[in-house]
Amino acid sequence: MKNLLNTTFSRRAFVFSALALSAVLMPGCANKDQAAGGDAGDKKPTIGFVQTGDLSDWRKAHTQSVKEAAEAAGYNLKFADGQAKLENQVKAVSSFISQGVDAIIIAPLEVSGWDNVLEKAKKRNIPVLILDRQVEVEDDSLYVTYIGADTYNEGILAAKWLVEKVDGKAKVVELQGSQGASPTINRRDSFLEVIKDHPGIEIIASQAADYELTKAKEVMEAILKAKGDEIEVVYAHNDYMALGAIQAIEEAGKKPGEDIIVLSIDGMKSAFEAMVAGKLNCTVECNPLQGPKAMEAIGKILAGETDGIPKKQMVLDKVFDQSNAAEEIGSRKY
Ligand code: GYE
Repeated sequence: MKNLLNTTFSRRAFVFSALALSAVLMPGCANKDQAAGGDAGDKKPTIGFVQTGDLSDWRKAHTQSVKEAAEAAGYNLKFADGQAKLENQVKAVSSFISQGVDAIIIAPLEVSGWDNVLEKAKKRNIPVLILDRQVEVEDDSLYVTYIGADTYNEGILAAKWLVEKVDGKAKVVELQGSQGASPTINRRDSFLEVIKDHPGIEIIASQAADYELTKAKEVMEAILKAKGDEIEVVYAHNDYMALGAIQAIEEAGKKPGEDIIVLSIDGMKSAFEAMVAGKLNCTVECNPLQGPKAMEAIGKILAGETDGIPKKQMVLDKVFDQSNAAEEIGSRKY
């Protein structure tokens, strides 16, 4: 699944744009009736939001951003936490469909497994916005738009930073996020795409640690036992895993940031603290504050003004390292 972002974008985009438009224009009327019937007196549109879980500060900031933006826009937000299980997410979407909400926002744990439930939403004329992570569906008209970070580009930025830092030569351990998630696929593929032109950069171990701190610590402990002296770099698909790896490196008697270069993605405040302490070398930002953009799109969708909504909307991210961490740390919001 190479460069998911680009293939998703180009695939049948033209053919389905007309279908997507009709799928969105119809629900406006249908859902107004449902909302009025379901909750007499409350004219606020109801939006169902299905989140992946609440495991990190990044995810908490993402949830809060959506909740605050929904409130500011005057929507009634129903929240479902998938607790890191795809089946919980699918059930939550089904339940929102049965309740006849006006629109559904999904932050999908994995790219696959969505076709059936999105078909159901389409049949009930409930528009769906995909947020943060992407889906791979047979029919792109099953959702109106995708809004999130450019996670393919983040892997490119991380790899380019590394190539320069190590002069094209390093033995790297990769800590992958949860399997089947679009940022994992994109951050891995894009990193490999850059380093393939630098044969001196070698991935000597690559394992999933599911975007979790404690899991990453355990995985890193095992890799340190097996290949301790060889490891020159850790590339973690998110900051939380980098923080877990840092603990494991320290417990193994080595200095993270010096003996082993550590780079990651997200740009959380705790990553900035680790950079200022010299333990993390670089983080590529992945902005979780996506609520306002999502509600802007929901507003247009509910008003039937879908013409101007692109199929995907992405926020561009910056690279931070020890050279600029201290000046940025005060203004980090997550
Ligand atoms: O990097 C990570 C979270 O989906 C882009 O998910 C997001 C990723 C983010 O668990 O920290």
